[in-house]
Amino acid sequence: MNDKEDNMILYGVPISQPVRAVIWTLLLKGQDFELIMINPGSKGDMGSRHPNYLRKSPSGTIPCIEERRTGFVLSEAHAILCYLCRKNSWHDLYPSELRTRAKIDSYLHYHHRGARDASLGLFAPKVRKDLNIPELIQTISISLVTRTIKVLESAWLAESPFLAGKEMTIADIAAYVEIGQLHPRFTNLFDFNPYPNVCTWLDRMANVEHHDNVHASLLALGQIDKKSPTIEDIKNANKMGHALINKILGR
Ligand SMILES: N[C@@H](CCC(=O)N[C@@H](CS)C(=O)NCC(=O)O)C(=O)O
Repeated sequence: MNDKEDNMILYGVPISQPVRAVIWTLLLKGQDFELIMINPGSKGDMGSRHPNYLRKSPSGTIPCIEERRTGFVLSEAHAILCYLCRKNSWHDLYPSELRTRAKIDSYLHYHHRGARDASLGLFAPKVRKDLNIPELIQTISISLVTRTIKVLESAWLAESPFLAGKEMTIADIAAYVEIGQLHPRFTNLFDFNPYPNVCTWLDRMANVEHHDNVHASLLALGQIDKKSPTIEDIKNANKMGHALINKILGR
């Protein structure tokens, strides 16, 4: 890891998809940070709906970053990824060439009513039964994520190995944490067989450095298509993922 000059806090839990995108980016770039566990949706002391956290992240969601040196706070995973890349000149992950960057931004916007619905339609109904997500919402979300996977298959990944070209960028990271979680190597919640380009891309992403470290908590849940994890399973998986990240960071 590089020096701790701008030691940053990342609020969240490693099982959260957008939190994983930020963790992966930071680990890939060897950037030090402290992961402070914030429980999504909880009004408790360390919850994302507690007034102390809402002062930092008014939307009450994770991830959120806080720079110790400047006091700057920022929520929304994609805004965080773009900010970190711009600030640190991580041009490999977010090229400064105008049109490549525009393609990445295009995916990042599209994601919110596309791949992100993998969590609302497929993942959350299994792991957050307490949310009682209505059937209609699940059905709409499943159709949105299915349509996105079709679009990735026939357009974004039809001509290039990664979403915005020959190299992996933050667009791939953002997409993978949602779509990849559905793969049989993790939850087994989607049949990817009709989508060979997407399958190849998923395997390519699974070979990127720190993939296994970032996804350790998800892997710990195992396949959940037939049996939902308990709250205890989720807590333990997050704790284990947190400990692993701390170990990598030398904390
Ligand atoms: N658009 C946001 C979504 C963040 C989000 O929905 N995070 C979930 C956890 S995966 C959360 O914090 N949920 C708690 C809540 O909404 O109360 C981003 O990309 O950062």
